[in-house]
Amino acid sequence: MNRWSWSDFQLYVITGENYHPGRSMLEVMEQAIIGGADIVQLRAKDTPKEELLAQAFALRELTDRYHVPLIINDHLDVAIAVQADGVHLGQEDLPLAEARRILGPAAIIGISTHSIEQAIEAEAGGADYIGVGPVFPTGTKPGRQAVTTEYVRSAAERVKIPWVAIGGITLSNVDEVIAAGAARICAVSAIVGSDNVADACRAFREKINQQQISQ
Ligand code: TZP
Ligand code: MG
Repeated sequence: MNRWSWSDFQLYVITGENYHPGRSMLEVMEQAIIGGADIVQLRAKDTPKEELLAQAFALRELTDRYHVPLIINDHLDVAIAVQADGVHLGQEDLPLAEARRILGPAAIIGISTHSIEQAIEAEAGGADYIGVGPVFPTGTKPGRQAVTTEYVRSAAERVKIPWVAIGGITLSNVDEVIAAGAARICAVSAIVGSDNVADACRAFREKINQQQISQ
């Protein structure tokens, strides 16, 4: 694993347990990596802990094989157990400082942010990267108001650490997100819910490959 270069990622793919009936999480994520996902996150809000842990071990094995960083959503204990590269935490999860104390300086800690104030706070608190979103309304995070490309623009101007645009991003609207300044894109449904996951990733990559990463 090239841990020193993890932040060069451009296509971040998160698991979405309800978007691929009949296909396993592992086969879907392998296709995502083959298509160009360069960081992945295990996010499975509806999965019992025991099953989540088994999935995390399996995904760790897969991501190790492809030299792709693995981030675990919410569960620090699972991240530690499977030796994931880091965790992703929301505004209502364990505070960043506590997570850092538990995981240590080498862990990647990502924070969801919904405003530039939250972004600045996460940056000052030592987050390794932040999520900026949801840019558009999304069924993957129901009830969360869209931040629009306005926040993407502010992030492009003000955030110094790596940041990734997320939420409702599809091949039809990703150009708008890129035009607002995003160099890294994260998606769930538009990728894991597509018939050809690898091709979906290739199509996203084609659009974002030309973007310069300045953070
Ligand atoms: N955090 C902000 S929006 C979101 C998360 C996890 C959901 C992204 O899923 P989708 O399907 O790409 O809109
Ligand atoms: Mg969370």
